[in-house]
Amino acid sequence: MFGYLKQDITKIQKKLSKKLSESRYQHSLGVAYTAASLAMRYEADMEKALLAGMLHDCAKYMTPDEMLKMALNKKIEISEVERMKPDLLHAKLGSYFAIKKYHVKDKEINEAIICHTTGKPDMTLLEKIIYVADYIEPSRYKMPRLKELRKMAFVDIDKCLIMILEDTVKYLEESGLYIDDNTKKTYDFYKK
Ligand code: DGI
Ligand code: FE
Ligand code: FE
Repeated sequence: MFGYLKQDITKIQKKLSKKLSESRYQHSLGVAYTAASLAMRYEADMEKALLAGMLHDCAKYMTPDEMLKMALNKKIEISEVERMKPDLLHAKLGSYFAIKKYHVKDKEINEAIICHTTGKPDMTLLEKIIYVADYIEPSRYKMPRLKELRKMAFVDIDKCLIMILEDTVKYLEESGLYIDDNTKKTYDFYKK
């Protein structure tokens, strides 16, 4: 049992480790503990940060085809870019599984899982923490200026968020990938 949320974190971890690949599971642990550390730094709810971080990619074991089918089946709203790149749906489906399979029904946690890939305008502190932790957790290594971002996360989370958004949009543009409406809206909101 784990703290005031009364969630059995050991049980959740065990279940998750059976679903995800070893590297995806290690990434999830990394996000969970990075998010918990950021929550300590910014006086956010540490338990919610840990749980949201742990579960944020819990749908990532599915193939894009399966994700699209399931989202249609469960009447989950699908954006134009999500239809073309259904892998993005792992965020919305992750929130669905958090509720249905892991019995985590906290609205703030579910919202943080939903927006962890694209972000959204005017994010809550918990949402920012999950978005940032997903990018900087210890096993990440491919993105540019990670050292700078990791430090900035603990100095000024808003500044760090903007830097990640800039890098993400730049990466998507350079790779010729479609930018989701939510990514665009988030970028425009925080650029000002
Ligand atoms: O699930 P993770 O790999 O841990 O990380 P994530 O949920 O942030 O997903 C990252 C991937 O999502 C990365 O390859 C970039 C992609 N992505 C994020 N926003 C957009 C996007 N891809 C497209 N096509 N459009 C977006 O707006
Ligand atoms: Fe993800
Ligand atoms: Fe992730």
